[in-house]
Amino acid sequence: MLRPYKLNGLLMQTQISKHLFETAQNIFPGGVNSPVRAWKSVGGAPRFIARGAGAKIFDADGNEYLDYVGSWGPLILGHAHPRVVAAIQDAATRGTSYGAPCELEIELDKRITQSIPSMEMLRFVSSGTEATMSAIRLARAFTHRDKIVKFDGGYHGHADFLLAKAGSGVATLGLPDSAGVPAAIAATTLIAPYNDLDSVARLFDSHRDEIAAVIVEPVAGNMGVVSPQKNFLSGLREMTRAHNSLLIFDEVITGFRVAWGGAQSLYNIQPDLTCLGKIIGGGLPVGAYGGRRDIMRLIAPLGPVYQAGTLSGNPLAMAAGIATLDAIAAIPNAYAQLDARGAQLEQGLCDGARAAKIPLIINRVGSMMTVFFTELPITNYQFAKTSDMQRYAKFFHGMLERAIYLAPSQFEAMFISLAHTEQDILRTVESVDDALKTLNK
Ligand code: KE4
Repeated sequence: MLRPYKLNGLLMQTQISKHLFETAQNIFPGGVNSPVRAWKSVGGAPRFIARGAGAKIFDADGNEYLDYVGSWGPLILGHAHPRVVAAIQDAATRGTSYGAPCELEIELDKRITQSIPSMEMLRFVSSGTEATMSAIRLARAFTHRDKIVKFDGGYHGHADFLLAKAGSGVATLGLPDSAGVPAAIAATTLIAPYNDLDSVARLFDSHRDEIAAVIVEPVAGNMGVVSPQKNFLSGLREMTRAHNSLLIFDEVITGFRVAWGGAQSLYNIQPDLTCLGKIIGGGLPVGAYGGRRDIMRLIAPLGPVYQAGTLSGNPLAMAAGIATLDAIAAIPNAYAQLDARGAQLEQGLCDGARAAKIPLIINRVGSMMTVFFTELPITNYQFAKTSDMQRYAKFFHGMLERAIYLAPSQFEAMFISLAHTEQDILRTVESVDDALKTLNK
């Protein structure tokens, strides 16, 4: 049963979203095309979004929300940025796909490799999943080893071998792993707690020459936001080098999010391979993987590792990515602005919690952050799971009633865009004060 939503005392109409969701549930599994959109862990009926503009989204009933999901990360400029829309429209007049190389691929590559020099050579694909799946296949071929190490609560897309103890939607649904993944495949994936170097060392000791790669989100975004503790990333770099394994940074979220050069520039670590997605497509389907030239040379048609894609390097997606990166680059101190807005929101949330006597902690890196209702420091997925989910769900709905759209899951990040103004943050903080007070009732 939908809760009546009031905005400034007026009942928020949600009948159209409700009707659309009922229809969608008959045609899509769970009524959605990606599980986290079903709001399973926070309850209620998801809003069907009709359009976005800047920092705002508008649902099918015409309600306006301040958006802190931003399509799960790609929309660092906000919705429908004029430069991105114009680039897509212009590219579309020349066709939507060629299935052949085009200059736009070279233009986007140039911008990426100038910002992330560890990506000496890259391949565009159409999703983050394709990027990580291909990077792992490549690492296995390069090292002639089968096993990989990932972290409990890390999410790298839905390739079979990466679904073991995954975060994001898998964690949101409380699934231990995914059905349908053969035990033999799952057995090639070794798991360690995030931020726990000793556990990784133990895995290397017991699987000495079997580990092809360690894949890590350099800032975790899929157990909620969890930042790397001191020496965690540098320790992984040393350990993988010492064991002739590869270090893969999954920067699908953090690439161009936490810094122009991604998390690897923020923490000054050079991985062997990097996976990108989200922002480099500006909201269109793009992923990329790349790194050391001696490794990337193994990719077909140059080498024996096969990977392909009908829409890889799609001209519209390339144009959207180019326009997005150029628009960010044109904003002086863009990342300082994002960090300042994030700090303003973090401070407002903490002040509101103190006033309401509600225990909460914020994990934030730049413009990606997560609210956990707990007093414990959250440094890995096990700790994240101890935070109060019911409280998060109530907070989510409390903010939604006040037209603030947060991630419908504890195990996701919220994102601030360059379209969020200081006023937007102030309005959000006011709404937080109100919403937190309802949590004690
Ligand atoms: P896609 O295949 O969804 O484009 O990317 C997979 C992926 C890979 N690596 C990281 C670090 C990711 O966060 C993701 C996907 N992120 C989720 C949200 N946390 C996408 C949202 C969804 O699944 O609907």
